Amino acid sequence: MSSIDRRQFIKITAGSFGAAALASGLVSDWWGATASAGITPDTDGDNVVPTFCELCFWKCGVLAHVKNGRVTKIVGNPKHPLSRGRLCPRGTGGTGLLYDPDRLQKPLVRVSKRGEQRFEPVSWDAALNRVAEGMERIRKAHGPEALALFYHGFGGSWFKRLFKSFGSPNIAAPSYAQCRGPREVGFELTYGQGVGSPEPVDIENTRCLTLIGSHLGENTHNTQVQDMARAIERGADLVVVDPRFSIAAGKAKYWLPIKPGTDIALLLAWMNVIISEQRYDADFVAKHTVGFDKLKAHVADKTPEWAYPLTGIAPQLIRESGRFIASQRPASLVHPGRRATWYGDDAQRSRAVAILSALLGSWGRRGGYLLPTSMEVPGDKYPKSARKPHRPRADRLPGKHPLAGAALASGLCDATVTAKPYPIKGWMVYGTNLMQALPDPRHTRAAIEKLDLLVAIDVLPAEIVGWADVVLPEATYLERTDDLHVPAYKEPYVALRQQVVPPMYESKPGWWIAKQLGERLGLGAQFNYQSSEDVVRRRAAAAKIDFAALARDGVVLGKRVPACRDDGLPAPSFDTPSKKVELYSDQLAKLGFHPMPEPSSPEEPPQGMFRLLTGRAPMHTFGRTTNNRQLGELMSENEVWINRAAARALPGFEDPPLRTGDKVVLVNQDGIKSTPIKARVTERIRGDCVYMVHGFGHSARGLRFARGRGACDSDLVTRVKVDPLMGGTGMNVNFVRIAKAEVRS
Ligand SMILES: Nc1nc2c(c(=O)[nH]1)N[C@H]1C(S)=C(S)[C@@H](COP(=O)(O)OP(=O)(O)OC[C@H]3O[C@@H](n4cnc5c(=O)[nH]c(N)nc54)[C@H](O)[C@@H]3O)O[C@H]1N2
Ligand SMILES: Nc1nc2c(c(=O)[nH]1)N[C@H]1C(S)=C(S)[C@@H](COP(=O)(O)OP(=O)(O)OC[C@H]3O[C@@H](n4cnc5c(=O)[nH]c(N)nc54)[C@H](O)[C@@H]3O)O[C@H]1N2
Ligand code: SF4
Ligand SMILES: [Mo]
Repeated sequence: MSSIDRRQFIKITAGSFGAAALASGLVSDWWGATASAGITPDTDGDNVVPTFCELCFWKCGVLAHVKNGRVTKIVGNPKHPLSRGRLCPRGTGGTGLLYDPDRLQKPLVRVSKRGEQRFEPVSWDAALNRVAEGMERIRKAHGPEALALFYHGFGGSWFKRLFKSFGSPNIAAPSYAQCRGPREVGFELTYGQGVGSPEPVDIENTRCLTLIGSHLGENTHNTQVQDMARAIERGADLVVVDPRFSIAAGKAKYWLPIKPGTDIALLLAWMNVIISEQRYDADFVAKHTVGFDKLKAHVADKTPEWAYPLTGIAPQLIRESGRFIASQRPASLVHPGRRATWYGDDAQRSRAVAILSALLGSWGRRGGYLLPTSMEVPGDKYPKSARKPHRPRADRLPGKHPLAGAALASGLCDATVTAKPYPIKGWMVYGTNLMQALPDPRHTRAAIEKLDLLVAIDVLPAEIVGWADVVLPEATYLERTDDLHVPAYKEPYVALRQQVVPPMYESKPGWWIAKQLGERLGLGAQFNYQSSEDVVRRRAAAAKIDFAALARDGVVLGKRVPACRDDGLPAPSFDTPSKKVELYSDQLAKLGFHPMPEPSSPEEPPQGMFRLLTGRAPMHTFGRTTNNRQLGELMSENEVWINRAAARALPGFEDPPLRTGDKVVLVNQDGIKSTPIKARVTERIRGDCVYMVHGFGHSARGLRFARGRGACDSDLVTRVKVDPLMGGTGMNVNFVRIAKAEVRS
């Protein structure tokens, strides 16, 4: 890559971030930007600019301190409902992205074979012309639908406008079919609406928070973690279902170390206890649900004793925890989770969570699920494009996954490989590292081989960037103004992502890139703005929001309206065919699926192998942060958790036995090997699975910090179990054995 390699040492000073590092003995030199830049992450600025974070997808409000044109520290915006003045470690580490010396600096075009990561810098004009010409060529030969957009992150909206105007319906984010899609479908089927983001869960006021795999504390969605801490302080209890003793499990009244993949059985057994002992909310069930008798009959034989051999959880523990959950209703919250793509039965598992919540009557109640609204801010108006897609989305074959509510990123990848239902010849990839986000990178590479054009728009030279034909360097979130954020939340608000410092190098904001491409593609009318500020100003004006106040505070709060019955919200309504909560789903029955969740029995790990599970670490968001030197101070590689007894019995590790810190490699059922990863031998995980944090083990040459640190779980996810309802890719269905890492001399 063309960037100048300037690595210099800088001392990190103490302060909020440094203090955390001090406490953990982590103070040391770190790789930063140029010494002359003098970043001291804890210096107050002369100027403080409110904006919102992009280190993950939660969108906390931040205050960026600027001194001498440099961002010196980032803190939580006290006025923003999602941060309330506090950030998670990642948000604080945003300067580590802004000043990452490995950032993409100039537009690049590929100069050798795809994937060899050899590029030469070109002017923006040349790069944009190349992309527009490539898109036009594909459109003329194969139709506009032959171009697909993959996106993740807030800036994706500009490129969605581009693709819609261009006439392609093939717009997908891995955050659906690889993340929360099944959950949305499970709740839509049951309540007529999904949960969305931020999840409308009233953790703060709950008395019992049941976490089924949702590992809050490691998953550090800021507001939820703050709310969980508050709830615990106020005496709320946690019930944690996880094969691993997670951070949350350490704070729980009940920890149920479930056999992976058997949660539906547990949920049905809880329903059995709650229904047979008449502990459910009879009033809510009578008024608002259909199919209770069928549900009752369905779970009648699903006793805790029945669930025991399936789940490995003792009947007494199931019964007691089930009774406890019911005893706290309606302020008893069974968290819907977020990444639900585990075993291919995921929409049904999510439905079981939704049904249990209905029995608890926690829908629309304080301490349960809230029914928040968003502020009324009209979308931006722009002339409709004359180009309309002539073909439906290519992400599904006819009749498959009828309940998918959004395009499947994995489905577009499949379509690219098979040319079915029609060929996909170009990809634009915005802010998503498909080589790690999609299962089985070999399959993604096979798709890429079929493309005539691959454009990557990113801030870092991630793996997917290495496969691109044209690379467009985006300005980071601190260097650009994006569209407004107007979520449904208990305190309705509108937030502004605004530029804090000008773009570094030759990077450009997404709104500019999309407009430039639009103009070259004859879609200038659809990009009827001079800058993104025009868009946010006219949206704010249409909503009668004081733009000056929005820019000053980063957020404007709307009128608080009741979000639960306890606060005066009238009886809820449900957008299902029956207009009730569907405990029994006719919709599913008609489509030939089980109308009520059935237990599934996951395949046992083969002899000597473990089920591979993945999750999150508090200080990282996959490739979004693993190259961030500031956050790398806190955690620079992932480890594989292995149960202590299982480690003692590992063949090949008899003498000496495997110890924490030893390097191993993981070899999956298809013979795919990981890069070396440190073992963490622990009592805190069941013996039939191993666990690692997703997003490490980078191979991209340009990620000079992250490269070669830890292992990449996506490489080992060479098979998936696809959810028949909606096409989500269950990824917890791979097995690995532990092998010795070859010692290099
Ligand atoms: N710090 C940080 N926070 C993040 C992210 C991040 O990268 N970093 N990413 C964000 C994103 S995009 C998402 S989608 C969420 C994901 O966060 P969550 O929705 O909370 O989690 P998952 O990654 O699906 O689940 C991981 C947990 O499930 C457990 N688990 C595995 N298999 C099973 C099983 O069969 N049954 C049960 N009951 N538990 C099981 C694992 O041991 C682990 O504790 O986190 C978000 N928050
Ligand atoms: N094996 C396995 N696969 C998974 C998961 C798992 O746990 N295991 N988790 C799944 C989940 S829950 C999710 S949500 C997906 C997430 O997967 P992705 O969508 O890939 O998410 P990130 O890794 O955050 O995306 C990162 C890319 O965005 C770039 N980026 C960061 N900021 C910006 C910006 O401002 N502009 C632009 N243009 N680019 C930017 C980063 O450099 C990086 O290349 O992965 C899924 N895939
Ligand atoms: S949870 Fe953390 S990383 Fe995510 S938006 Fe908030 S501060 Fe940023
Ligand atoms: Mo996700």
